[in-house]
Amino acid sequence: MPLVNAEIAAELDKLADLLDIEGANPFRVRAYRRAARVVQGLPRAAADMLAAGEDLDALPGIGPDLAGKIAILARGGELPLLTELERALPPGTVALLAVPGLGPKRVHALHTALGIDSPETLAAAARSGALRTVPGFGPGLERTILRGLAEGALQRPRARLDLAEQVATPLLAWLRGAPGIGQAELAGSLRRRQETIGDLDIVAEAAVAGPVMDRFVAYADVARVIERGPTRATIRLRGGLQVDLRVVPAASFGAALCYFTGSRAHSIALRRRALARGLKLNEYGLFSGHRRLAGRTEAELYGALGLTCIPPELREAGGEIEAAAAGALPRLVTLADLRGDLHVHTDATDGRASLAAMAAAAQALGHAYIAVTDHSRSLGMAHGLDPERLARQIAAIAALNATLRDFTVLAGTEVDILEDGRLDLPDDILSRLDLVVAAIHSHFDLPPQRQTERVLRAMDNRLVTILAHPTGRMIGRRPGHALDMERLMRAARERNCCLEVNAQPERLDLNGAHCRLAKEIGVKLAISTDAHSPAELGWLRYGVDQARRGWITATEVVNTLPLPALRAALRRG
Ligand code: DGT
Ligand code: CA
Ligand code: CA
Repeated sequence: MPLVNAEIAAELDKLADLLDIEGANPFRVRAYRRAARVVQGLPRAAADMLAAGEDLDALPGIGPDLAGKIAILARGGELPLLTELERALPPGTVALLAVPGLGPKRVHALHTALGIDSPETLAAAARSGALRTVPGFGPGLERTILRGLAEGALQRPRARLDLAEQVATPLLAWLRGAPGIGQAELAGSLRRRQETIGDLDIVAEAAVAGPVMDRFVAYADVARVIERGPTRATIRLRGGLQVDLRVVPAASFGAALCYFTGSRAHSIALRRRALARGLKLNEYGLFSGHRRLAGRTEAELYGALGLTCIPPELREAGGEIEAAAAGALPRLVTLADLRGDLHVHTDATDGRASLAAMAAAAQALGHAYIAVTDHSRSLGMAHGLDPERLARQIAAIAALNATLRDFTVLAGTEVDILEDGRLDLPDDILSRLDLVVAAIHSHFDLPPQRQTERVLRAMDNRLVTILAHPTGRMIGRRPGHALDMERLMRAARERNCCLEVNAQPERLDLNGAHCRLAKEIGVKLAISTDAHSPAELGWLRYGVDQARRGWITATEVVNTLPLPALRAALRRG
């Protein structure tokens, strides 16, 4: 059974974690992490590339050794190095990395000093005060660890939406091959496009459930069949994700899809509405006594309740039922509404493709424009641009534009916001750009008021057109920095500065809830990928997901505008 890219990436990350805990050379650790990101960003399955005879060591940052390891994983084989590390380090040590305050170095120290090798031994040591005997572990860290354990840091982690989707897509395709199967769809949080996914839910239609159930549990990636009944089953996949399947007859498909899409709160509100009309709603349909009024499709079901069909992204009991009853649901922004991408990197800084290659890839996606926004000089690690190199890039963009038809590259920057809110580049170079994206990349832990004022000060510069990844959070890795979001959004509106919906699946920043706040306050949004490679330009849809969850329409997103109108909208002065 070949692994999908997300699973290969997870194995490489695990290898990096274990090497890191073991105290291996940091460069070696970083190489595995980088390889994981590269595999994750591949446009096609690594297994397919190998089958087509492509050389994986032609990929950026992948040497022959890494390429060999990826090939083994892609074919479903085992890595001797990983097996060996897993034997040397108790599996519990890796789980400890999920505890706030603990990184590989500290896990290593705890393992060496106190033999801590599991969540249980960690909790015991934290409670007894033994942690403080380990060099570098003070009472503050002890408190952080205890709080993290109390808040359930070691529960099964939720999967990122994109990774869950990569696992779900081939499984659904497999299931659709079952004899006698009709429609089959993903439901649950994935269909609602939540940022993270607890488990996958699939609803399938069949007159006879048996063959569909058989095919489901026979999927080659199944690690364990947790439960199997006549019409429902739960499996755990080898990557750890669990999947619930429910098989229903055609007459109930819409009702079951609606029920298992949730959210729970939305379903409860729907059921209450049905009850108020003397009807009964469940996963088999909408009933008046024993007579089924609706259930075949969701549209039919919502219609029978006097509602227009509610997009899954809105089903969070956030006023969508009232809006649907009044015929006042917003026309949510779609991927097709977007005409370009306003945050893109090239190999002039830390991107992996040239200016021309990124432009060509964006044009192939149907975009009318992209903004090249490479990093500024203070980001030494990213080889950020100083005014001189940026001036050369502006010239290169002008030269490229002269060769392009029906497509425009806008010259921009992702200028770093310094600790005091000044920008990392002077106005005379910024004023030569088509747009200026500003972002925080350091000093994440300032107190809320200082952090907010830092961003406000950056936006005071009329040349700043878009504030990128406003909260700075990284899903599963770093909470957003402390910011007064409402104050920030009001300030952005006053200054006619847009906020970004960063579509990188590990950022999704702004998220749905923040988009909703932006809508209320009336601040304009830009949905951008922050792509560092051509394949990553495809991330735009994850940003659209979050905007839709925030009730955003096309008119509230600047990159739905044609270029001339976009230029006018971005003019600040
Ligand atoms: P997750 O898996 O934590 O990311 O979130 P969901 O929303 O996918 O939750 P899940 O998998 O527990 O259940 C999927 C949907 O099925 C949920 O959104 C609503 C429905 N559902 C499941 N169990 C119940 C229940 O006991 N009552 C109600 N009203 N709905 C349920
Ligand atoms: Ca679920
Ligand atoms: Ca479930």
